[in-house]
Amino acid sequence: MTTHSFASSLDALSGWRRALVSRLDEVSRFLGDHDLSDAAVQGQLDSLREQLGQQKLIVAFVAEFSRGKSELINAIFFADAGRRILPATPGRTTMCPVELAWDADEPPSLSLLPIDTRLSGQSLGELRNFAKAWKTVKLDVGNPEKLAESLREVMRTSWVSKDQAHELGFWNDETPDENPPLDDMGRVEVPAWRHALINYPHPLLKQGLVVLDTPGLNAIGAEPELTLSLLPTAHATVFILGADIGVSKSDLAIWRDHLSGDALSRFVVLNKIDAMIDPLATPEQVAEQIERQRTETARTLGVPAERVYPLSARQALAARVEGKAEALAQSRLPALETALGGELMPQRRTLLEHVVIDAAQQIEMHVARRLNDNRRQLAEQTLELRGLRGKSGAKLQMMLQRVDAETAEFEACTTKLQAMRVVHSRMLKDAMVGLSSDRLREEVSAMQQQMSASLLNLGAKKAFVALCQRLRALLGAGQKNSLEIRHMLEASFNRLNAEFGFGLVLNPGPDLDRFAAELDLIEKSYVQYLGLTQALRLSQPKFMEQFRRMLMSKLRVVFENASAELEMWNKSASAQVDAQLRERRRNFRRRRESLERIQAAASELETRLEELDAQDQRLQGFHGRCIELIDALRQQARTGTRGEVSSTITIDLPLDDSPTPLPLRLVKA
Ligand SMILES: Nc1nc2c(ncn2[C@@H]2O[C@H](COP(=O)(O)OP(=O)(O)OP(=O)(O)O)[C@@H](O)[C@H]2O)c(=O)[nH]1
Ligand SMILES: [Mg+2]
Repeated sequence: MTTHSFASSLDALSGWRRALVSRLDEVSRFLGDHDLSDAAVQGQLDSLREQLGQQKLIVAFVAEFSRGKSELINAIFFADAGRRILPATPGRTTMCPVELAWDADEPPSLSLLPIDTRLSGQSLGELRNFAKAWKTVKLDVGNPEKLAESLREVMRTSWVSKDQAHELGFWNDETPDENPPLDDMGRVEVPAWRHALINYPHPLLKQGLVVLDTPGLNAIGAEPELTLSLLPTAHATVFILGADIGVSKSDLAIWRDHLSGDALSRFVVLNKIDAMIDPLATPEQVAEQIERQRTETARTLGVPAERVYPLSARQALAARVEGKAEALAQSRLPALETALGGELMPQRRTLLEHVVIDAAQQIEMHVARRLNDNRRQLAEQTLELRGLRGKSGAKLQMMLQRVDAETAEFEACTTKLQAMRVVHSRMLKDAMVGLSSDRLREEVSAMQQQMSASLLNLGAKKAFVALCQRLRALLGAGQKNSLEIRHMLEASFNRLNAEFGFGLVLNPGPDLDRFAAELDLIEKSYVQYLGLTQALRLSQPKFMEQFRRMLMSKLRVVFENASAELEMWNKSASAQVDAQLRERRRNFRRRRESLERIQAAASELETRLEELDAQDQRLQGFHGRCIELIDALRQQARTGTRGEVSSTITIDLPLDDSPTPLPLRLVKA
């Protein structure tokens, strides 16, 4: 009943992913059953399955305090509970970042990370998997009252001395205007928790949606990890303003500091339009006023007016709880939901589709190569045996000697292969050193030294930009090295093919440019952060340490992926050589065996020729079936996104309670 467009399009996306995974499993099983796989192909299949399976979709709600973030989340996601689930009250409510997600391996629970973990300098990422650091409360999901009661814990604060507040990062003598007020005893109110995780079995969260509710970002002492790590990874950010207030100075500061980049999907909400209802004005006049506010907001933020969604989260929540469709329409929330669903899902989908189609092509190439090579060898054997028809025993003996001689001649390739392997592994090792986490750590430490050496960290930005420059150079060197490896292998493969009859073909080389692009993105989001005020905060060793760790964990992902890609490509080249070597040896053995059998009984010749023919037929059959399976995978990946000519597409939803297919807009990347 509470089905709405965001939910349905997320459903459609998961259905599509599930279908893809089962197609993928078919391909994988077939390759395994028919000895057509190798380590590299297997690795590729596994990573594809992982990408399809674990895909999270992160939507962050960001705003100055009291704009209605939590209320909006309640209206979009939790109306089914029949009441307000996340606390949303006047004044400061959400004191720490709250992440809503579902992990089926854990019971429904609220996990809270105490604020004093900040003192250890450990990043949230590091503490995430360290259960002992968290206080966990089980949630009674069947009982909305108790659930809401438990979740009120995220509002908890405590009073500490000014010194303690300073230690925790909530007090800074350099920026007195931003410090929180003191009470009569000179104490400061600080949040009790640093981060909260709500594990909740909501249907949308079960499908991989992660919702991030944030406390007002401008508050001094805002968790740096939020702005540096969590927000930049969100697939969409919903920025909320109060329709009654418009864009205040602090709203604008948040927008400028954290959201004005164009990297991700941004949605601007003009909340609380119900507050604009004026008994002395006609509904048309109110609507006009809202429209004016919308245009004004769009202009101030520099976004198109269509990106600004005027709505009332409070009305929407009430309408959903009471099941009033008309009131829900009046709240204007559905427009935002349609936009969220219509834009995000196709984006995620297009991305995954490309990944799947690329992989399908590579697997297809691998299978074709492998089968063709086997068939070529069968054809050679057939030719050889046909030549034996009506030939004498002496001729057979000669053939046997020839096979032995050819085998010996072929085995000479092992020295060459050995030499190639030595050169290859040395070159690869050299290439990997530049992309290693040790190297990365050294570079980051160098940056840190430069930062601490600069007065009050005012050179922080410069040191960071220089670091990114050096890292880009490392990726560039990796790309160059990999090209050199490719040239070396190409030359060796050509020689081996010509001299020893191998059928070695290189795959297109790894592309490290895309990691450089990721690096650019990290640079962009962090540079924003290294402005003057943050630089001042970085002069506190704790924060510097936190910043370093956080940066390190981001960069490590990029470098690890880059080196994994490089390694994978090289592994696949080596695997190909190994597979062909094995196959050739097996082939020599078979040739010898069949000659021996024919020597023992003349009738064997025809039987053996028939066998070879049957074998060839079988291989052809495998190939046909494989192409079918890979095609099915590709088709599945393309379902719904075919016909790129039009920008509107429809998807049949697996939802039984949505009678008509929902139109989803395909967003051009
Ligand atoms: N009139 C009206 N009030 C709203 C609406 N949405 C939220 N509010 C009220 O505004 C107050 C703040 O809402 P919250 O959802 O707590 O705001 P928040 O952005 O999460 O605030 P913090 O958690 O403090 O950062 C609450 O009293 C809400 O009931 C709305 O659409 N209309
Ligand atoms: Mg809140």
